Amino acid sequence: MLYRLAILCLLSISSQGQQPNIIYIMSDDHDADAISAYNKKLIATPNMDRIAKDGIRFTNCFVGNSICSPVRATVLTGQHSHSNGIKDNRTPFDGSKITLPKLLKEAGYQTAIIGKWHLHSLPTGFDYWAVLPGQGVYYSTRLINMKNDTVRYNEYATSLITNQTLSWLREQRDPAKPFFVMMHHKAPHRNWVPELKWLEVLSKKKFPEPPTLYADTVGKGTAFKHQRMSILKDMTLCIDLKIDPQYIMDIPHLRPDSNEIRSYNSFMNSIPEYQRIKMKTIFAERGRLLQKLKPTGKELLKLKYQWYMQDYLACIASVDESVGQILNYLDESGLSENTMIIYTSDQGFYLGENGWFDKRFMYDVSMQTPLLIKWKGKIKPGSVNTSLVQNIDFAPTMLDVAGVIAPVWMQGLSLKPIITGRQNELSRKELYYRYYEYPIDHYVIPHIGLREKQFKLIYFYTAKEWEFYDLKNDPQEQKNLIRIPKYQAEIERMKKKLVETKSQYKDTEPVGEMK
Ligand code: SGN
Ligand code: CA
Repeated sequence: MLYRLAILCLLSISSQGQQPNIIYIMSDDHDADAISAYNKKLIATPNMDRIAKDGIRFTNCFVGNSICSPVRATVLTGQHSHSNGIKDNRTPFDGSKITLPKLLKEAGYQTAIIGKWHLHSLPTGFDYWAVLPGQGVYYSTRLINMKNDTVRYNEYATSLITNQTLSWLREQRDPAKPFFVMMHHKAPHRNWVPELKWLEVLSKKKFPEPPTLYADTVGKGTAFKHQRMSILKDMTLCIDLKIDPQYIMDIPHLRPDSNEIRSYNSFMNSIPEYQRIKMKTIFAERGRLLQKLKPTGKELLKLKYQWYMQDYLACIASVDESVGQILNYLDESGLSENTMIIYTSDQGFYLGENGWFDKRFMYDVSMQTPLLIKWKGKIKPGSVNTSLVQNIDFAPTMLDVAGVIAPVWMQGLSLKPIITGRQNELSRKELYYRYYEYPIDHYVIPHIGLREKQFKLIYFYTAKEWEFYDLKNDPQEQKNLIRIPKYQAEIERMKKKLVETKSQYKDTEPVGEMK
């Protein structure tokens, strides 16, 4: 099998000339709204914007299962969760599978992954790897190396991952071969522990509230009411808001339990002392405000939302610097001439819409993911593309760019014709989605569905409830139209299409009768 693949690879490469290098940068939980190329209201990300300015920005890029490990398995295999076997955050990835790095290696590439892996088995298919154990931590970060030793570093996670990537690019790789490197940041995943320099800047800012921040659950479906991802109710204070517990101990409705205090202390203690002292001052100020105002309900949510944004965006500021360092290195070394750079996240993330944080839902906020690609001389600078693309397309795209024919079992399509301007839309008109993990961590009820350009159909199959949205007229998905007579023909069409698509993708796990 591999021999046959190798021949195919060689045949297609020989007609292409020099294979481009590929740098795939993926952060964790980075919502597109927190990139200034997508939205200027929250944070400036000048370096990520450089990729968009010199390359292409996708405005309709989505995932197939909005949660970490499943996305990582999809990127490696070009397959949806039911086909690659990783439906949740707990199942170990089968390292014997043929994957994107193995196919690129066969085609002559040197392959490396540095940063978050989160697939519960050790990486395979990479010439070089150094990965975070599990979710990883921001300070006193540990990396598992190829000798299977876990080494602790005195560096902030984002800088550590960047510096290790740069050192592999500068000193460790074989310059005679093209390279494929995946740089996977931990940031901006919870618990947010920013670098002091960015926390100092961002903690002075006030952020605009999303229109649905105070949305209530009246008239909403079971899944909406059942989730536990509310900033007000579920974002635990001392862990997530870094409030020094001593300041809130005597506010009964905010008093943390002893476990929370323990984890607060343990992550605070991992921060180098000079930073810790100043950070504690910022967190203590928040505590003082709570003590003074004793806010509840909307007033408390108002404050928590601001602190959430300050911490989350401060983590992103460091990722933007990391992207800048990589771009600068590529420019200085001349490698930019023949390197494709991709910036994306594992999925979107709620930044207060519906009053929520986290992801998982098939609603656009979490199903969408940013996608920026730069490839000098091949992509028209400043391109914006609106076609429906999905993370199953990432592996086929990178293979195509490397001159490798994607195996037939990959379920995505190559975006190369789009990025090079030869085609505007993909032939596929709908995206398939299925979310499984329940109840961990946020009680999001399993669901299945289809997203088209204008309409979205979702079936929460354990609750036996349907939702239908008109995305053109209701982009925030606030009005479930499933019972509105005017839409019945459209709904019936999509229900049929959902059954067909499920079977086309060979998803055989039943969801009951879809009626
Ligand atoms: C942690 C977080 C959850 C998050 C999962 C999965 N809780 O458990 O909020 O949904 O990770 O995230 S926390 O209190 O530890 O922050 S994922 O990115 O790996 O899918
Ligand atoms: Ca994530």
